[in-house]
Amino acid sequence: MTTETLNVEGMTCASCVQSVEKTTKNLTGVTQSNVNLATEKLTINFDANTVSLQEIQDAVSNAGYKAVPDT
Ligand code: 9UX
Repeated sequence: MTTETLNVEGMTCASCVQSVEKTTKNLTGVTQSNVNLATEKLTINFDANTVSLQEIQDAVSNAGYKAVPDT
């Protein structure tokens, strides 16, 4: 299992948080997804053999936000 942190831009309310968590949790291979609105960070646990970090970023993008790896 892989844990990554992404910086998510564009979230301003609790519903944004729900959208980002839901859209990422719906991806096959994602086991846990948690957003911290204050820090704008998404912590995500996933099986890298099933889903890639890029696919997770794309899903966040499709939901209307921008996710960039927290390096
Ligand atoms: Mo809240 Mo977020 O009213 O896209 S859902 S700002």
